[in-house]
Amino acid sequence: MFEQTFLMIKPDGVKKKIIGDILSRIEQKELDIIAMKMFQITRELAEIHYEEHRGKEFYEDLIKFIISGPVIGIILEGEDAVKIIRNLAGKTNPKEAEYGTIRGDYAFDITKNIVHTSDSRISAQREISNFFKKTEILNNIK
Ligand code: FUP
Repeated sequence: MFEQTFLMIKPDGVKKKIIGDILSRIEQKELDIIAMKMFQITRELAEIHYEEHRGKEFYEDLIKFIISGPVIGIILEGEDAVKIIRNLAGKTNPKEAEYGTIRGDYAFDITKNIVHTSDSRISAQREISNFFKKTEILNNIK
């Protein structure tokens, strides 16, 4: 299914200087980057993004981490984009993430796990509108 998804390089991915490697892994897939920007997430936006985890024991650490430095937000478009990008990221827990996935290769900590990726088309649309304005998204690039 032709769709959009959202990938975010979290503060640890930016600090480790692996933005280039992550982008090149993305570019090896048949997906188009239709928007990309670096920004600092506010506490308010972090709480909106992680609303489903509010109240969990890791919530506060997760919020503090995601606002601890700049992130890169990327919108991708193509056939089965959500699944392809989830597979590229690997399992949430880096101990379970396979080698060859971004988390499997770079992450050691379940909270600081390098990237966020949308888990469905619906989440992708919600996250894209949380993080991007319509004017920032390129349309009809084909
Ligand atoms: P994912 O979709 O793979 O990012 O995973 P989740 O939506 O389940 O989790 C969102 C974020 O919460 C993860 F990136 C890391 C954090 N988390 C923890 O810190 N501890 C946990 O036990 C589970 C998730």
